[in-house]
Amino acid sequence: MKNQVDYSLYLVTDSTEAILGSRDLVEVVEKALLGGVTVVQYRDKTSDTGDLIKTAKALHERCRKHNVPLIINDRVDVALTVGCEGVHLGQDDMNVTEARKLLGDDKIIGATVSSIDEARIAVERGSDYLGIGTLYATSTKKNTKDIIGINGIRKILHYLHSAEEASKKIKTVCIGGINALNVQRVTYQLQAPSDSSNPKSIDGVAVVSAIIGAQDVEQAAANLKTLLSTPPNFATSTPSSNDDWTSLSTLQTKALAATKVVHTTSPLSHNMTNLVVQNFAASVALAIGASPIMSNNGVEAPDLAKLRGGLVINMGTATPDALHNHRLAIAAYNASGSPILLDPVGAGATSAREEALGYLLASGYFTLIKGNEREILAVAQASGFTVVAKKEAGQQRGVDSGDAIYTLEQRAYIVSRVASRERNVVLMTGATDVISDGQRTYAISNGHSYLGMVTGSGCTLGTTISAYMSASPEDKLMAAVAGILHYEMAAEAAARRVDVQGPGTFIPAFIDELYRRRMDIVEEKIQAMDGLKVEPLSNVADAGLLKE
Ligand code: 3NM
Repeated sequence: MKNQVDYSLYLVTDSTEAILGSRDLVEVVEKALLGGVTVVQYRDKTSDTGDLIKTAKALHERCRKHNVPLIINDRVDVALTVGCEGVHLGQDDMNVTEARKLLGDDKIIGATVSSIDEARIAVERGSDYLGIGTLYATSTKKNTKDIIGINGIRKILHYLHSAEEASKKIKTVCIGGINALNVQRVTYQLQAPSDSSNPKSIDGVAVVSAIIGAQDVEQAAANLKTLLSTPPNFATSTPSSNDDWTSLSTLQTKALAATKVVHTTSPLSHNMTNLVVQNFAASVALAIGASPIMSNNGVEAPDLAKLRGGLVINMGTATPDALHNHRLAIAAYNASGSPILLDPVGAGATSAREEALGYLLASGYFTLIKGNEREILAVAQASGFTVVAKKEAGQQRGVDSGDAIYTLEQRAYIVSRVASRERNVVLMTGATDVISDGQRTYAISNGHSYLGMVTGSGCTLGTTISAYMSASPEDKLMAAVAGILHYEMAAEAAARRVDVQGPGTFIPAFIDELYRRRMDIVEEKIQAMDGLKVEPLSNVADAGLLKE
């Protein structure tokens, strides 16, 4: 029954030398079936019709044994001859309406789409499922039209969700460059809750080389199947529902406890940061009780990621070489499940930085993204939102923060929307910081204006937060709030000192106070947070600023 097809692991075949090699396709597909693929599409753009039919018959026999539907790419005549379950049609193939006339209602017809328009037409013409792509560049198919990334897929899913009934019901798989390293992240991010209660998500992933090109095909398919049914290591846990996150006394207790955990566990703080702040960041890490390493070499990231510390990726000097190293480190930390904080310094200031941000967001999952107002707006755009009714933001000049553009309510809305889409924590810094995991949002007004006059204060806040998140990974939002409070209350204490005359004398005093605050909390000289300026924002209204 075509309505009961399981699209979760959709295999597309490839008979070329580069992928299949000298192996026999039918035997390879048999292995993939044993590994657990749920649909097989026979795709062969070069063989003669006679050979196509012969192979399709053999494939159909194997697929039937496993109760898996066989779909033929492009060739309706071959599907009819073999009597298999359906066809898959690209944009240059026979159109879906014509194919439906020939195949009848019981057969499955799938269509390749890479835009909202193509999706709309494919639904109107009666497709049963859509193959949405190209997700990532792939050497398997050279003539792909568009690389649309996660955001392109999200836009099409969002359109399908908001269109008429047939669109809501249509099944979807995504395709292009999916493999064991990225499949969990791709599905995790595409299943992000949107603003509605039952958002449309993908029903499966379609892969070619990750299975057909594997040395052990059965094992590769089985591994993908397991990965699809297990949450990724980096998945954020949802806070327990009986936890009153709006209680400031609970928040203080947790924040003080988190400071002690950083002190006792001394987590590794791996900083891939710009030259300007390396020294300061290492000193801050030591003062709060973390163990810093300033390594910009992505090749050593897999070893460092095993130490279960936190990684800070600071886009301050986003050269192509740095980005390549970042990508290696992101893969390593995502695989280990350890937190990564992204600091998209200057995002929005130049088109190169915008591109760099897109590249980084496509490279992996970030536990927390922190930035000033303009940077987080650039993140919202890179995440696929259109910013509407944007006030005159003006061109960003340097990487300093500038004045607030939006009201507190609007900022709360922006961070919570982006966090809920990315399924992470988003922090927008400013005189009042706003932080959210999409469900819980806080405004924090601690800190001191000297912080804004010191180079690297934003970057080193990132260092602090990442150490806190790796020490207390069970609730990343709460860990980040604890880190911010340690940092900003130490800044207040430093600014109060009589020996502090301005931003210059502030710096050494600040490092002293970071250390002093940590020790005072550990020794329980500080047991309550006097001067806490945190406001839980329970009802973040839709400010209508971000459109999907
Ligand atoms: N169709 P791999 S991409 C067959 O974008 C195909 O429509 C695509 O191969 C599309 O899993 C693609 O090896 C190849 O990256 C996908």
